[in-house]
Amino acid sequence: MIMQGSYLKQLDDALAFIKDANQILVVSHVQPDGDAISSTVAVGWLLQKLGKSAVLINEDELPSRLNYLHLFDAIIHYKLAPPEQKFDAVIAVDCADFTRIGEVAGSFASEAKLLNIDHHPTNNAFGSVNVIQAEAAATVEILFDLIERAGVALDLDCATAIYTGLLTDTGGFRYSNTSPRVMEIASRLLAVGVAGNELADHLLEKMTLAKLKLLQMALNRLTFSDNLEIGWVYIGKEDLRETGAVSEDLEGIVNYALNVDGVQVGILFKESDDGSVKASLRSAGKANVAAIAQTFGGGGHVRAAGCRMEGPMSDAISQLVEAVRKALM
Ligand SMILES: [Mn+2]
Repeated sequence: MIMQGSYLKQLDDALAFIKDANQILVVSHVQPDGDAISSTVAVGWLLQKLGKSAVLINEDELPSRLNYLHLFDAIIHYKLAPPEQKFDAVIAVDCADFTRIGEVAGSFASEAKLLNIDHHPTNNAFGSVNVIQAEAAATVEILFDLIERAGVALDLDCATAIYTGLLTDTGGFRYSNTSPRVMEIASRLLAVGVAGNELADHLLEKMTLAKLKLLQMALNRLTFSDNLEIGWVYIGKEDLRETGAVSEDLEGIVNYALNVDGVQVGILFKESDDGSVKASLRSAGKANVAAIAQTFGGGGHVRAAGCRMEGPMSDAISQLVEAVRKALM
């Protein structure tokens, strides 16, 4: 791939940022997904290789299915153990805007310098240094380039993390973001020794009985608009407790609404403990769900986006379904 000069300049600026810092806080977004955690540990790995001290952190509990990742156990769960220290240098990965960092922002010194590395097209360049590459399928794809630019050779630990981020953000190398470049990088990672088949089985196929029960509950509630273009499911705040499922088990449920023939937009509504509702939108291509989510203060990608709404659930559903219906007209 021919890299744009401006992208290479961003990568060099990122490396200069790292060079200038000694101790760096590395954070990703709240309710982290595979790309968020893989990016966190890949940056941690790179910082170690460059002789920097890194503190890895996330606001939320980490998805336990990612516990095979190198440095997974090193990531601090902010809500349980907020660090006393404030950090002057921060690297944020996979965060489309500053609010995605969540409460961890409380650990930033007031004059903290921030390096923002992300692939969301809605990223608003909130860093003092920004590496934003909307063509990248995942933030780990940018980190692959950054590591290569730094001249550091990949090992199996880091290759496994990058592969994990690519696999999860491309839905198993199936979504439209699965570019020739993604497959090229995946090929390089497999050559390093990554167990692609095992990761696919572990991350995409296996599920707990609790997750299956949650899915069963969601499918019972699957609802469609009259013209069958919009499908949605909702999960109430008691449902996770009732089924024994955890929030990472919600991943993928929205696809059941989207995958029905003729459906243009699938939505998963999830009620939080405070009564607010988190909506995850997926588009088959006709609607730009990032634009719809943005009108509710959210954001994301054209085909995958999210927003947080006020409760009660029934109001959130009627408002968002109406907005999607208008966008599809
Ligand atoms: Mn991502």
